[in-house]
Order: sequence, then C-alpha cells, then structure tokens
Amino acid sequence: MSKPRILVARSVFPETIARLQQHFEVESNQDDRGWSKAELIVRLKDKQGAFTTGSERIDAEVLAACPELKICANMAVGYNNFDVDAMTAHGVLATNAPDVLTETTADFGFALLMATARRITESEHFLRAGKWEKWSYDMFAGAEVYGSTLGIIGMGRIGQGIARRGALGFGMKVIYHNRSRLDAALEAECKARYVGKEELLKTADHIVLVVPYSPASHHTIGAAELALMKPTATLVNIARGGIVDDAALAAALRDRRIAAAGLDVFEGEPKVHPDLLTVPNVVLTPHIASATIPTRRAMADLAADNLIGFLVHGKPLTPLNPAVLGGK
Ligand code: 8YV
Repeated sequence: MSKPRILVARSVFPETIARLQQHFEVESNQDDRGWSKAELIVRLKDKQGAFTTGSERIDAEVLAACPELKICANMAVGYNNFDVDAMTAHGVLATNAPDVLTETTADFGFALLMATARRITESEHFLRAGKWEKWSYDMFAGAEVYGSTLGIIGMGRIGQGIARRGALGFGMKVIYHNRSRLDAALEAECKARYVGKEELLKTADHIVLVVPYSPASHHTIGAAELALMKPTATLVNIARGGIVDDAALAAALRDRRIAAAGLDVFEGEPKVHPDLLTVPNVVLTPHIASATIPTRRAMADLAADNLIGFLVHGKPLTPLNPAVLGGK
C-alpha cells in the first residue's frame, strides 16, 4: 500500500522530517521559502496531510483546490491561520499544539514584562551606543514589579502560568479578565481575582495580553482602552498581532500616555508598524515566546503525532474540530 502524501509547509527539525518519512511521502520546504497562496495550493493539491505553522492560511479557497486533504496539523497552539468552519465543511481535520509550550511561553511573557518595566533593552542600547558616562540617581528608572498589580487579559493555560509567576514569585496582586471566569479552585491556585475589563485597565500596573485572536478579539486594546490605563502602566502582548491596535499604541507610547510596552507579536508581522520602531519605550521581539529548542521540538513532535495518529491510526491527539472524525 502506498504511503499517504504530506506537505511540510515550513522548515522544521530534520529529525521531524525523518520521522514523518517513516510514515508518509513527504514534500517539505526545508529551504523555508515564503510561498504565496497559489504556490501553497500547487504543492498541497495532491496531499492528504499538511504540517503547518501559524503562517499558512488554510481557508475555503485553499480547501476547494485541495480535495484530497484530510488534516492540517499546526505546530502552534494558536490557530487563527485556520478557517476551522471551512475545514469542518470540507471534512478536513484541524489540530493544534497545546500544553507543550505553556510554561516556556509564560516564562517569556514574564521576561518581556520585566524587560519592559525595568527598561532593559532601552538602557542596553544606550550603553552600546557609548552614551554611559556617569551614574545618576534616576537613570533608566523603571516601574516597580514586585508587589505591584498584574492584570492578565486571557486566562487560559498560558495566562494562568503568568499569574502563578506573578503571585508566587513576585508578590503581585493578580487580577484577570477572560470570556469566562475560572472555577474557584483554579482562581485560588493562581491567586487571581476576576474583574471587568475596564477595572483591569484602570487598576493594573502591568497588563499582559494572552487572548487568542478572533474577529471578536480584534483590537482588544485600542485608543479607548489605552486611555483608561495608568500613565505609569506597561502593556505586554504575547498573544497575536491584531489584538492590539499597533498605530494607537505607538501614539500612546510617543505621547507617554502609558509608560512602556513589550511586544512579541504585531499586526501584519513580520512587518512592524514604523512608528513602533521609532519610540524608545517599547521592547520588540520577533514572535519568539515559545522559542526554546526543547519546546519547539515538543511542538513539532505533537504536530507530527497528530499527522501520524490520524492518517495512520485514525486517532489524532489534539483535534480542534472532532466532528470531522469518522467523516471523510
Ligand atoms: C509559534 C505561537 O511559534 O503557538 C503559537 O500559537 O504563536 C508560537 O508558539 C508560531 O505560531 C509559529 O507556529
């Protein structure tokens, strides 16, 4: 019996490719060329499976052009690159890579919060530019972290990880806002108190965004929300580009309506809003919150496990639209 055909849409660990080759005929993009949608379709149209990352949009047009496709396995917990309804309608299974990146990503959220509040990159640029001539009492004075109020918008697994770090490690008062309230036991474990969005914006010293992207969460933070924040507050976005209105944020940072921001994700990334590149009070990183080798390996393994689990054994590990199972 011939092996199922799959496409690996981006460069991944050679070991992942080797493992997939044991089960599938694999076409892979190990040169990591950026494919247009038309180029993606050309390669995907005779495949039964796709190993995707957050960068490949799988929508009705792609699905209509790829009738043999049965599964797209994302090497990411976020899956806003998938039109899941269209995938379900076409009988294509969607899987993501949850859990394996939770603690690594929470670590990074906290690192970005610290770097932002304590002005680490801004002061390093100053030092590297040879501008450090003398110590002064208020040089790069930042915002207090220990004992301050941490506001988390989006209290899924990663948000809970950040809450634990803040409460247990940094003595922070943790407040959160989420579509639904956590159960009392989980709230107690995270030492987090549920509040409305407006109260969170008005009272938090540091706000971390960990909400998944959807049309409903588009511009969760825009000019109106920034105006409610304390002028001393910091904002961290490790969620997705589009959760923050980047133009409005750049204006707020320039006018010092908030103190600082730390951003790992951007609207239209890898492009970054030009105004964000010119304001000093922002820490910018290129979507690396889950980037440690062990975590990226675990994410790649889980995406591969989903492909093998479904196409070989009929049992995916982390299906997003399980209604498809038993269908096509
Ligand atoms: C990925 C992420 O690295 O998992 C996610 O949702 O944002 C990152 O961990 C990125 O999406 C590339 O797949």
